[in-house]
Amino acid sequence: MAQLLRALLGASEKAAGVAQLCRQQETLFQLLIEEKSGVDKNKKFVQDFKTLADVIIQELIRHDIGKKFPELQNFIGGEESNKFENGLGESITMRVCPTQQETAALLCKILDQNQKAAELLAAAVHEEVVIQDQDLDRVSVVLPTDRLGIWIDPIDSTNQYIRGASDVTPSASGIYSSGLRSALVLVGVYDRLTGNPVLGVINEPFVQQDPRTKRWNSRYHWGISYHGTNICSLPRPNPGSGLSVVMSSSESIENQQALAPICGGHVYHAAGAGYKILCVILGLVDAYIFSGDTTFKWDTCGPHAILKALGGNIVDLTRIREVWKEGANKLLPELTYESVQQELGAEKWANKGGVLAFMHREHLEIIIKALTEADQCAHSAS
Ligand code: 2IP
Ligand code: CA
Ligand code: CA
Repeated sequence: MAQLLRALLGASEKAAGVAQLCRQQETLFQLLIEEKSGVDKNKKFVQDFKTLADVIIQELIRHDIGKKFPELQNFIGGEESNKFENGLGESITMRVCPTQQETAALLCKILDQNQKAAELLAAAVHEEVVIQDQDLDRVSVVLPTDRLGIWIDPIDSTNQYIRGASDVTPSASGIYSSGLRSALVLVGVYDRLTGNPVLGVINEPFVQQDPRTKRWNSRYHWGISYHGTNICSLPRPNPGSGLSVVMSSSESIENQQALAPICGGHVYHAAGAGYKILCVILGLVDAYIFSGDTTFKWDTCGPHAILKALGGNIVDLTRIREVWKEGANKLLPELTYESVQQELGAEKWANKGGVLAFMHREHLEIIIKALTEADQCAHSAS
């Protein structure tokens, strides 16, 4: 049982390995920071190595899952496009080939003959990862893989990944406002018929660094919420005595001001949409609110499934405010996920109404009430 879960965890560990490798291996690291330093911008090189790292991770997950579950192959979508143009103007499609040598040869072309980098990456992509996790033996739910779809965000919080800060001090509650900790691999599985998220995997490639070797360790979390079965690798966090919320530093001033009084100082800022939802999942904070339209289906699908497995949820922020204002009922306008039509571009997959992720329903009620009251105040003042 749980073959899909095992396969996704294995792929996420491999993905984390590639993300770590690109930061730890000197040859690859130099490529990663090339763009950042702005040195020789016109140098005929692969257009943007950080995008290539993202694409390699996405394609390795797509390849490994598609091979084990051919019925899913056409329904695996991700943030990145796998088409590249190298320094010679050749258009190349990145894919994982049947053998390591072939993948290395393809990467070598993309990387303008940087053979060392190509070989290192190909070895990581073709590594055999076996998940030893006794908790998985108790998972007996059968998922209908013929009607599922997958969203992948190969690296969420790319900016922090590139900057690579490893010395950020967390808040007293354990939240890292920036740094490598917020760079995550996100994989979400949804039901193509209902649009509901059913399985989520979050991998943290930079959860802990060995002080001696400086090598990073990863850790994963997973959750399944399907047909009344809810199982998760983590326990459901208990509500704390007060309310705490995490948000983007770009969150609107209005929302920040509306929530500050009910949070009594427990308003946190952090990078990475996936990381902020992870903070709710881990119980570091009670809710994540974002009123902008720059999170996407691949940011939320996996974390959403885990939250649901724990009894939480993610709703469309605009819709919940509208629906609850009308007052007829208090249904939850949950985020939903659709089948992949790659050609439509990223905008199509934006969570346009904003998001509100929460663990406990009572917190949702308090937050919506505070936002509504702040709105009314603003209206009567104008
Ligand atoms: C980004 C990333 C950003 C987030 C944005 C996402 O994804 O998670 O950090 O903004 O919404 O789309 P913020 O940090 O302000 O919440 P990516 O890094 O994959 O582009
Ligand atoms: Ca993202
Ligand atoms: Ca990304």
